[in-house]
Amino acid sequence: GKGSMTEPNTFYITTPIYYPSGKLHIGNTYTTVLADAAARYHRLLGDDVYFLTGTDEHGLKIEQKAEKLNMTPQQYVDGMAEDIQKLWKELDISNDGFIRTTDEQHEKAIQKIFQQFLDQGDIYKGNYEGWYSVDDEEYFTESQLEEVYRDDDGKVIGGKAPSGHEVELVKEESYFFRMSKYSDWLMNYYKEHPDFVEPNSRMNEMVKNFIEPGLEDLAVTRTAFSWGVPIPSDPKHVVYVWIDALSNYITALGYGSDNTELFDKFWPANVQLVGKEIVRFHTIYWPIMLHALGLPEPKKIFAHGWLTMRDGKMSKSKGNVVYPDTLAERYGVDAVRYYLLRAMPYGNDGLFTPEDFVSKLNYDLANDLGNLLNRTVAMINKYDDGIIPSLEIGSTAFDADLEETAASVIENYNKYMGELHTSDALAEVWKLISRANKYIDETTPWTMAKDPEQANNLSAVMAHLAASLRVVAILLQPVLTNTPKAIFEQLGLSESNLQIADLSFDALPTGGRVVEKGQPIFPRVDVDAEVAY
Ligand code: ME8
Repeated sequence: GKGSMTEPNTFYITTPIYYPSGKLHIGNTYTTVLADAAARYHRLLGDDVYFLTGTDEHGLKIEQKAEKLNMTPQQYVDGMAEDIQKLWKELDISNDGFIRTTDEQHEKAIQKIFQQFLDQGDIYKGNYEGWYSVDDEEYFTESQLEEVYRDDDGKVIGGKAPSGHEVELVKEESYFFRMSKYSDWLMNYYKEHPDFVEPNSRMNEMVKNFIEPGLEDLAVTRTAFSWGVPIPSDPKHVVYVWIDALSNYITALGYGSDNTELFDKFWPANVQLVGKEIVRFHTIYWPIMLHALGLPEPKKIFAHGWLTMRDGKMSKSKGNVVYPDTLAERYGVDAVRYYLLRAMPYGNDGLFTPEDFVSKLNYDLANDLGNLLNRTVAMINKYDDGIIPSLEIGSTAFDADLEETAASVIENYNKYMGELHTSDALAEVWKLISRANKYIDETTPWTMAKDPEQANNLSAVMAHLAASLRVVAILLQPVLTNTPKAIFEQLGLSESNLQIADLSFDALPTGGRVVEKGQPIFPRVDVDAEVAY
């Protein structure tokens, strides 16, 4: 962010705006939960955060979907946008803004942006001929198609996009954005900003596949449908998906309107999250558009892999999906958030299986974490009348190693969360949880309890366990929205001191009273029964 000594850093993070062409699944949810965890983490650091998500509501796919349902496109997207916002509430998504590309402010700004490009000579009128996939909302040249169909004379009459979706031949008048003009500028920008795209390998792919072969001008309007933002000077054309969609990240902050306060404060974005299939749009067209507008580029485009099913990428159009609300209703919001942020490895795809979901729930949450809390609360009741003792009251030979583990976990966690590598950050937290469980086995409190001379040392063991759980609860806050509170409540700790920045193991407040009977925070589930469900 652009902080000074007195003002907090700003942190602006975005997700793609999702097509409301079907119910959102746990793939879309992954991106949103990841952004949410980053936003919550930065708020805990004291940053001034703006977290944006939203919906991409124009285009042929939506127009067709609404028609099928006998609705106007507007009626259709209104219903979907409402459902999606409800879903994010259910999953405790803490977004500050929700942009819809049908918002009046957005549409007006798009018309202004388009006109500016036209006036500057960045956009020209021409004719488009090529293959179009409605499902991908994307154009392809014949050589880009995965498969082509031919008639008896060998003429190509159709085919499949790399995604597997059908394409159709499109011949129409179209406006084009002169991307070619900015090719050298973009190469140079990449060179000077080697961290612009993460993972870095994606940037090399862009250079090799799209920039070096020669950047093609991009068709940016359509006349074959009307559900979109019309061009003021030529209204039979509507702005085709990418200028409309990408601009959301700035129009949502008021760019192109009378009130640019948020834009002035938060642009350029710190991190823009995208799935790997839309890296091209965000690392080639988006920086070029911004440059043409005279605006700074986002600091980082962060591309993540796909959540896959056994038959490939989970996607709305394929229908091989798992719904987040189904999982959340059955297993709780924290189980879903934990699974997504733990199971997706950085830089790769992650396979969803019901077995894996249930076993992460059982092993990590119910066993490792749940049992540590249960045992700790029960023992503090038994050995210290329910009052959290001081860490200094005694000692054992195992304290130092536990304390060192906590210190290194805190440090590594902060590094990983700062990089959005949540799976690694969570693995760190679980190192402390495992270490604390092992500490119980090493110190054997039940044996110490038989020796009155060990009374103070036993109390110190109780304090060390409470201190470990306190650190765990604080670190889990960006990811889990209910569990940290439950841990604090069971330990009788006040929630007022949950900042991450100045966290230390020995800041445990003493004298608090734990609850008399701790409830399990994550009930174990029966794997066979659940997988069948
Ligand atoms: O592409 N695994 O919208 P969309 C992980 N409107 N993430 C996934 C996923 C999966 N299986 N499936 C979807 C669009 N996603 C455009 C974006 S932005 C200016 C316009 C996530 O509804 C991932 O973030 O198809 C992906 O990029 C996004 O949802 C695509 O959502």
